[in-house]
Amino acid sequence: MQDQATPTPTLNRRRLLAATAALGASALPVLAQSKVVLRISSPAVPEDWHAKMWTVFKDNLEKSAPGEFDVQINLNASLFKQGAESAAMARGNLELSTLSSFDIAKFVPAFSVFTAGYMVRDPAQQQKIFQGPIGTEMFKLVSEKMDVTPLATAYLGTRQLNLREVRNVKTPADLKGVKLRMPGSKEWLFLGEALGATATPLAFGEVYLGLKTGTIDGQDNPLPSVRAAKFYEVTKQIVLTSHLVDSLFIAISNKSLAAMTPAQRQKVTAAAQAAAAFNNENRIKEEAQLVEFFRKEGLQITTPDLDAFHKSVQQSYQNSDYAKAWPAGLVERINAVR
Ligand code: KDO
Repeated sequence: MQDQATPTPTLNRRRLLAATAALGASALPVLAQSKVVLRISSPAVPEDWHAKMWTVFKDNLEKSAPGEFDVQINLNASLFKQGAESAAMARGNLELSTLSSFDIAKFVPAFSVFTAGYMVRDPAQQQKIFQGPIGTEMFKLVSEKMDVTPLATAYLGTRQLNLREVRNVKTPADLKGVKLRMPGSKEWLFLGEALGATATPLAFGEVYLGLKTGTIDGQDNPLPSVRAAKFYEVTKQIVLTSHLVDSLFIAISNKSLAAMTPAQRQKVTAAAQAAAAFNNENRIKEEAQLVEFFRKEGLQITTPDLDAFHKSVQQSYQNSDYAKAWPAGLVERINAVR
């Protein structure tokens, strides 16, 4: 039964202090429970920058709001499987994750413009797009349709082809029949097919074994992830197609945001932006050095006919149903961001 009297705030505080003193150390778990719990799920391997950025997020929040948040980082898809994060967030089972353009395009068809090969030029343009009016419009749609809010844009890197056996790849036609692993959604598979390969879905965590045993002929990922997940140990070639300047959006469930004070919301946003900045800086730096690293590891690094890839991939998207969902003028607006 609750105390029916309406105590003054002073009385309340005095009672609380007395109770805390009487309980001694055993009061601590009760206080800990009042922290805002932020569960994070990511398929990233611990060595990758978008995994390490979550520690930056946690540390940043611990500094700006000591003791207010309980940040729980779950990597390697140990909490939710890759691609299941947005549904978990909508159900209230998860507070934070990184969403790809492909995850978002399922719910916000206009967003598929960012799944298209050779659409975004480089990481600098990517940041400008998402920090400018296009980002504001798109993120509003994401919040309305998915009940999650993107807080910051992390650069995952520029996706390259990585093959198990050496192959002479100049144009998309040279990838005919290559079983190319892609993440498991039709938007991703479309990209693999647009590259000229036979796209086959597989979760990130199963790619290493797939390459090792030969159930797949190749995979595509940015170079830092090829290094972090050790795919270079089980492949012989990297074809520098640079087909997608890939983004990951640090996103939080609206339910979780709504339960916070405005000051907490601001601190969580600042921590997410610091995490993305850490990832972006390190990834860009590492990406520039990795070709040399892979060469030393014995991989062949080749550059295809990029014009042929551009033309063919762009044509596939322009003729697709995805392009029908792109608001008129959006591609021109993206191109105009410099
Ligand atoms: C992948 O499965 O290839 C991918 O790069 C897709 C991304 O959207 C992202 O899920 C990423 O994996 C994981 O974070 C693992 O690095």
